[in-house]
Amino acid sequence: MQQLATQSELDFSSETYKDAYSRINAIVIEGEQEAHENYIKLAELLPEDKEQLIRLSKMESRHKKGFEACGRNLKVTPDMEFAKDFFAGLHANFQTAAKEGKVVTCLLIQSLIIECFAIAAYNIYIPVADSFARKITEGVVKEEYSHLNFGEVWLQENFEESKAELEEANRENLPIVWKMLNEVEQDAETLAMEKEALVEDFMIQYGEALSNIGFTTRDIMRLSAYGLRR
Ligand code: PL3
Ligand code: FE2
Ligand code: FE2
Repeated sequence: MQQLATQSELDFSSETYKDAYSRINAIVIEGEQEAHENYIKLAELLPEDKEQLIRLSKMESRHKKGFEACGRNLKVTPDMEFAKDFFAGLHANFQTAAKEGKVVTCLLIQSLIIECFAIAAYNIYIPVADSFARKITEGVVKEEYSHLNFGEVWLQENFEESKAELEEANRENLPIVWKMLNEVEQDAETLAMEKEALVEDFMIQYGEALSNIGFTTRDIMRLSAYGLRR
């Protein structure tokens, strides 16, 4: 009932909604494109898991197509330039890490940070989405859990030798996520997505992932809030 109340206040065809959607939709499209490219890169770095990673990269292109359809359905043109800027920080850090062969950093950026960010955003979006986008996003989010799982399993299996690099990569990349959330806060609000809920959901996903990998509760508290309060 409460969901219906929130939804009924949203006018998906209003200029206000469409303006905000042009940026959020672009962010998601760009995010899926980055994810697609990142899994191809990871497939090069981890030849043993090549087949599985190529499969993930193909799922990401399907996600991208799905979200492009969501924009078209609302007659919105995604602001891709804005979205490229939005992802510039994580993009640059992934590229640098890949060039240096730092596979642990690449996995942290893509399979932990970006996937947790996506899962949080999609979960918060689903109850307030238009019915077309809701169906698409429900299908997508299920697959994102399997992408997160790939990173968790690999990092758990290689935990001891990855620990130090994970700490460093977390320190360098988590503050970028908080900055990204601040940048999207206003537009997300227009779509009836609360920043507090996004932060909370992200922290839960990311904390659970760190726990599955093998970090202690104490480590998780320290790692998952890094750079949140300055
Ligand atoms: C990985 O498979 C996908 C990466 C996408 C990242 C999305 C981040 C989204 C943050 C913006 C919050 C609004 C979400 C709205 C959902 C349509
Ligand atoms: Fe995806
Ligand atoms: Fe994904």
